[in-house]
Amino acid sequence: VARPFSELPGNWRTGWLNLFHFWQEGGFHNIHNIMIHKFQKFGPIYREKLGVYQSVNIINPEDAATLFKSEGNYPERLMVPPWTAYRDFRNKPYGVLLKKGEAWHSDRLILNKEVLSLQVIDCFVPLLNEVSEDFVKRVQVQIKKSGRGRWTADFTNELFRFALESMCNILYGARLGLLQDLIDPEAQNFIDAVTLMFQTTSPMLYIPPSVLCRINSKTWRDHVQSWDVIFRHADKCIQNIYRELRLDRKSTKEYTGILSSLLVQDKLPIDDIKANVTEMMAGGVDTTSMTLQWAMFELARTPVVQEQLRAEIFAARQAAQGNMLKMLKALRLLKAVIKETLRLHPVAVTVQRYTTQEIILQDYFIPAKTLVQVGVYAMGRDPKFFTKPELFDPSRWLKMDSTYFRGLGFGFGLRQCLGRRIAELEMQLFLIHMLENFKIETKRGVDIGTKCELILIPDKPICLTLRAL
Ligand code: HEM
Ligand code: 2DC
Repeated sequence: VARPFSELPGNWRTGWLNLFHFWQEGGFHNIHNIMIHKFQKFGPIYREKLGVYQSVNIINPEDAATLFKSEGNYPERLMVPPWTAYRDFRNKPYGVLLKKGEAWHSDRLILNKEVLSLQVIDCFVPLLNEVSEDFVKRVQVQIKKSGRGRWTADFTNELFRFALESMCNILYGARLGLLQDLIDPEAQNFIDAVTLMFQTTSPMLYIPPSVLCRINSKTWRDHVQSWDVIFRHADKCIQNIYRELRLDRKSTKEYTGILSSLLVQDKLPIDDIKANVTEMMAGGVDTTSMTLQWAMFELARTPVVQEQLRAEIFAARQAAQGNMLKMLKALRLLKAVIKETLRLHPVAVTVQRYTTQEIILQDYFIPAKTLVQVGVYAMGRDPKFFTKPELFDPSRWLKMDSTYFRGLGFGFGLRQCLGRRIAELEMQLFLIHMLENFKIETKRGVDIGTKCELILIPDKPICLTLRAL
């Protein structure tokens, strides 16, 4: 018979003292490394309490499988407290990110059809493709301007602009013009607001937002302000499309984006459409851009892989004769490159679920309603699950005996990332066009670590060189 919950390893009895130690160890920003250390110290399962945040943490793919297989029909992850607090404070509706139960389920089914289903994904290809092509043109102009045949820079903001432009083209079927030299300052404010919103979230995971609101702390004020900017700008974009659609009911058969598709269908109330479109617009900026930045960095550091990938892309381009859908199907290594990038550099340090019933993990009883976190970052770097984990070797995904519950970068199951297919397609098309046109290089021996600003990001600017092929 399994052991009781109270015998789980870990320091879970003293939440506030732990929070103090946690903060001393670099706390929020270093959570991914702290988790690795805890797994080394306590083994493959430990229980912890930091401030008000209680959880059980696991690292083993088999245990992840047990957790996800028992997640039920309405899986729940950690409801990020400041995100719900903001919406309650301003009286805004929740989208799928924050809804629960039947309300979540019905919204999610409607959205899945418009965002995640295989048919609709094909409609995204031309819209995303043109943004990637414009990014290439922008790089070519910069290279010409330099007069040296290359462009060296920190591409963070360039990629934010690319990601927002891509997301908006499929949401609204309209270009924002973010790949020109001069951009709408409101769009830049939106980008900056998403970054600040993430940054100000972490402290409020451990100290309730209501407390920080009452003492009028800067973190809470910045958080509210950044969501205000996000909602205001998204609302403006949504209103534009809404007005257009009412003015001329064009009966074009052409695909004109997720928003008009949702509006025309009329299955979701307008407030829910707005809430979800806002979440997607904000969720589509830092996630794909940071992953692409890591992917380019890893490809620059491993030129052999870069050449293999380029060869695959050239061959697929030839075989597909201009048919992009056909080309995408052939690119196995490209897909593995994205998986491998997310293994070493996941956006989310953990994927979590509340247990719906009692389950057994590592021979311990875990009661229902416990928050269990799968340490995705720690798993990706553990030699027990990936041989030579420090190597960037995308081909491992094509050779591994089993990838069972090892690729959790987008989460799992019914509650997995809503933007998964969009993100994958956007990143695939970007890398295709970049590798067809440029060599990606970086200075040797520069080590870039990871820090957590709610999502995991590079701990210092990554400097890359793009050289015309
Ligand atoms: C949820 C990762 C891009 C929107 C999630 C989750 C992860 C994740 C791990 C939690 C899944 C779970 O609990 O099982 C990523 C990564 C991305 C990415 C790695 C890109 C590299 C996007 C994009 C969008 C988006 C482009 C915009 C459409 C969302 C939403 C949820 C979510 C709305 C909540 C879904 C729900 O609760 O039903 N994402 N994401 N993500 N993501 Fe993403
Ligand atoms: C952060 O301990 C660390 O995709 C916490 O696009 C546990 C946790 C819970 C939920 C995770 C979050 C972490 C990281 C960021 C995620 C989020 C769920 C969705 C969100 C992974 C791991 C993200 C980035 C969404 C954000 C959409 C938003 C901007 C509207």
